Amino acid sequence: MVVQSKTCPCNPITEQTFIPPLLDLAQPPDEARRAALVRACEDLGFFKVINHGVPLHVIQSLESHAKAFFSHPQSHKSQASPTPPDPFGYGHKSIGLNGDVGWLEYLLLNANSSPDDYRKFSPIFPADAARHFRGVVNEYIGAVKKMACEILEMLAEGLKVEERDAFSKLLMDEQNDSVFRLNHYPPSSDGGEELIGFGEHTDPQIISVLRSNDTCGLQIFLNDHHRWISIPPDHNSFFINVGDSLQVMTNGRFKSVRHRVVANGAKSRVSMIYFGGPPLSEKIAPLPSLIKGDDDSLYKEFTWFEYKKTAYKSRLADNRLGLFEKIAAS
Ligand code: GA4
Repeated sequence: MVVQSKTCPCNPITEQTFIPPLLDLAQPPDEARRAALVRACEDLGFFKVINHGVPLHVIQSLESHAKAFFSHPQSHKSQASPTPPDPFGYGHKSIGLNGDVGWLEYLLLNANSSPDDYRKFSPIFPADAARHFRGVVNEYIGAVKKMACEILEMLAEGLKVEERDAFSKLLMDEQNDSVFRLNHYPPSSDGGEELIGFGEHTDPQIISVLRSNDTCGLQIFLNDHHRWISIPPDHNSFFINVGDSLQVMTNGRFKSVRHRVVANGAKSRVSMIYFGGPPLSEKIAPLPSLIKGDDDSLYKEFTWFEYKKTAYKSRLADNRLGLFEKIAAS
């Protein structure tokens, strides 16, 4: 892997950033491009997508709705807090149910929502506005899901998996368990101080598609170099994370990327992330063509329901997949 370095536009003196592998969706996916994409998932579990085909007006509309939502009084937003065990709704500083905190507020939404799911936003939106907001979110999810499936199909082809839709069919399944997240990292009052916006973690799902405004903060952990590295922001592009489930389906060949967000104080950051997840009943296991025999799987058998249940009981930084790894025979 070639790590090119350049200075970060937000913090030119202290930060080193690197240019992530690039997927240009306007280019026809030939053998070499598919191989480069597979390599990015093996080396990093992370890459950037340009010429993605997601209409600009859809992105802009969602960004302005997100900003409008977060600009409401705290007391109104807090009325849309989740009712556990359901994780969906508005959250402020606290992440998950096990004591993790970050410098952010967010909206966590079911990617396959019903109009009823948006009723909790009535202190913020009157009925018509909630319907409109749901429409904007759904249009955005539809567009990024299409892109995610196109990428997953390129990856299946690159891995020479016979079934081109081996990964994408899980997102396309009616029962898919995908989630959507809008994050707002406010500027910190103490300019210059670096706060943890969203602590280090890997995403449990198959694939995550992230878009943010032009604000620094996203960092990924480079295993080979044992260090965090900043990703220069690009509001015209998307960033893709390999999730834990895709790592398992490729028998550890792809790496789910450890990442975090630091809030650098100066500017507010708004990000929108689609987490493509399989149906709850889906068995998450290496694709047969990626292992020699069943015994060669690096992982114990589990369903997405079982993995998700464990994930939601864990702390953000935990190595969740570790619990499902087979102990190597000595
Ligand atoms: C990380 C990826 C997604 O943002 C998320 C997160 C979820 C949450 O915020 O409630 C989790 C986290 C994420 C992994 C471990 C558990 C669950 C917080 C947490 C401590 C929505 C997801 O699916 O898993």
